[in-house]
Amino acid sequence: MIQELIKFKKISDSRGELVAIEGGKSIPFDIQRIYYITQLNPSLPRGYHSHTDLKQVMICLRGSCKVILDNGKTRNEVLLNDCSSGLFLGENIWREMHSFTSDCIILVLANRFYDPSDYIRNYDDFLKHMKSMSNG
Ligand code: T46
Repeated sequence: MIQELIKFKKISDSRGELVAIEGGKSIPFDIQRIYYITQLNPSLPRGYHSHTDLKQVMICLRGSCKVILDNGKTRNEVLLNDCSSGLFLGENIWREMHSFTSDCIILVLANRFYDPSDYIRNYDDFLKHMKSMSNG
């Protein structure tokens, strides 16, 4: 299995539920960037890339979606439907996000600023990259 779900503590009382996330504590890196994805189109998947130097945690705040994780050898699919769990996405994992419910909101915490040069957006290039890493 190449996925790692991080469980956050839910603080519940009669007013509702609160989840606190602290960089370097509840997630394994300091947070440098936060982005969120809304207004998702259930029939249009996203992702289809990997990163060479980026760690992220993806949290589905509302609704649900599925995420395929691929390390070049194994593919796993994870259902994200719980806002008190975060999916850890380390380096060199190809990801595909799909089957969004129309109310889906995804929050992502990242350890680096946005850098388009860190993306591998072609699957054959990703496999070549993984092969060169295992040879070197
Ligand atoms: C990832 C998955 C989970 C920015 O300008 N700044 C940013 O911080 C990000 C993340 C994106 N962008 C721009 C780049 C594109 O023009 O926003 C546009 C959409 O990005 P992208 O097509 O990469 O979106 P997704 O949903 O396919 O992927 C995103 C992240 O880019 C990626 O790092 O792991 O969410």
